Amino acid sequence: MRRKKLLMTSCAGLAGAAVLLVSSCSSAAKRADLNKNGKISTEELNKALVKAVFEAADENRDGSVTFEEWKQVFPDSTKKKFQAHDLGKNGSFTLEEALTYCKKHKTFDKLVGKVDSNGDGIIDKEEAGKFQDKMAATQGDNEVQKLKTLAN
Ligand SMILES: [Ca+2]
Ligand SMILES: [Ca+2]
Ligand SMILES: [Ca+2]
Repeated sequence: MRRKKLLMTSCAGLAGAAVLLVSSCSSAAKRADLNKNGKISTEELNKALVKAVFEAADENRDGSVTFEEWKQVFPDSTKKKFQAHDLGKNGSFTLEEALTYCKKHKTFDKLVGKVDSNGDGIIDKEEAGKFQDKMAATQGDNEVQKLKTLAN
């Protein structure tokens, strides 16, 4: 099945919607909880965001993102930025490469830090809820809806 195209004005917009998704949808939260301890750490949220953006970009679901796919999601981005993600320099990048890139460049650290408002490294329900309220005010329901469709 061909998935709906996800056009975002910015990576942060998409990431914001992903936070919403992880905090509001229990199946997404379960998947984000990688060590299955019932809590989502900032590191786990960070990985979940990279994964959400990666999966949104990998339109043909072959496990790698090409420049063409990248441009569909980030039309304003440059080839240089794409190539920075392509660590193996083979013309596309995998989720592993995306995770390495985002870790190195702290792509979502600021956003995740905002969600973890008490700074204890764990995203609790209250913090997720607070962030959800904040995002609802700035993020269109449309984007959130689109992400939910992708996650299911
Ligand atoms: Ca966990
Ligand atoms: Ca692909
Ligand atoms: Ca916290």
